[in-house]
Amino acid sequence: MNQPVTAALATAHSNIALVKYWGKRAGCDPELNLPAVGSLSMTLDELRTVTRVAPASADRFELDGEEVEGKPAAKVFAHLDRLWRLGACSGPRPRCAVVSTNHLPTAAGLASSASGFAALTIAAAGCFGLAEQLDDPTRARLSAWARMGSGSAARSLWGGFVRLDAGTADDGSDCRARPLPSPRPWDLRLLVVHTARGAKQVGSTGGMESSRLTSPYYPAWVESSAADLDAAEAALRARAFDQLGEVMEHSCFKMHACMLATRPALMYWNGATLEVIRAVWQLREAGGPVGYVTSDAGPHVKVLCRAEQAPALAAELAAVAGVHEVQRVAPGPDASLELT
Ligand code: 2P0
Repeated sequence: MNQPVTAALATAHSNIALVKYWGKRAGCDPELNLPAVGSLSMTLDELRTVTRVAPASADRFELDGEEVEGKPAAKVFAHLDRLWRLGACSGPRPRCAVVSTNHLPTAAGLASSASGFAALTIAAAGCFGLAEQLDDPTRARLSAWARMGSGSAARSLWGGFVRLDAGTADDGSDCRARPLPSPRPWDLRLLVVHTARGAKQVGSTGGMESSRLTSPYYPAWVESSAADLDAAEAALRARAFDQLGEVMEHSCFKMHACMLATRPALMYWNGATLEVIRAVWQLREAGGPVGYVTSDAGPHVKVLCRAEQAPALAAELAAVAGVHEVQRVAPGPDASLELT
């Protein structure tokens, strides 16, 4: 019954985890890509991926105007196969042209897998007749499917703030993302402080597995993460900025401690990363604009602050040695789908 009906266009915004995901659940189907810990993120306004999936005579993947082949393209086509199967579509999967554009103002160093796999999932579901509009149940279903492409992509179906629970069910049915109450009028910004140019990030997927297998801190990381999630959600609901910032920093540094204790060590920071962290802390202690830091599997620092303090804090951080650029990003909107 599910025939490829039409071309579909999806937009999904990237996200940054305030409470981090690092590690996959052991002993379950790797295809499900189930996280060992839940996570909580802010969707980013400017940073987004727009993807069009349309029936074609052969599979092809174009990213930012360039034809992509090899492993990255194979990953995209494998995800199309997976979606076709998950949608219980009959017959062979139709060949598709996937045309994607990353609107990530600085191409280097910021993960695009979250917005990329979310947009791909939505557009392919539209093309395969598995989604006509993004109502709540459809969004939740597509979030679980996006997770199988990349864990962080599950969070990019919604705007604002999003929580992805790890769940315990073997089939992943309770590993679901959900939107948290909108922060407005409690208006926040995330400053993305670029501390390197063109740096290729070390892949997260392999790093996580390595931490699970070798880091003595990994069990403590997993055990303590649910409390951080609850604390962050409570802080969001109470609009308690400092409480949210405190748990956000704790989650980040706990993840990096777990990474550093991995064999061989996973060290994603550079010197400027530390300088930025220190600058944020010093400003906070000195009564300057208040920010809280987080960082992912790369050297850049993301700083959460109140909207009204964002210009002053961005100016301070732009002056730190080794900083190339500071982007100010607001909470972003829900992902969208258009059948064309
Ligand atoms: C996060 N990261 O919560 C964490 C913090 C990186 C550090 O989600 O293996 O690309 O595809 O599920 O989603 C990056 O991991 O990993 C990530 P896979 P993904 O944002």
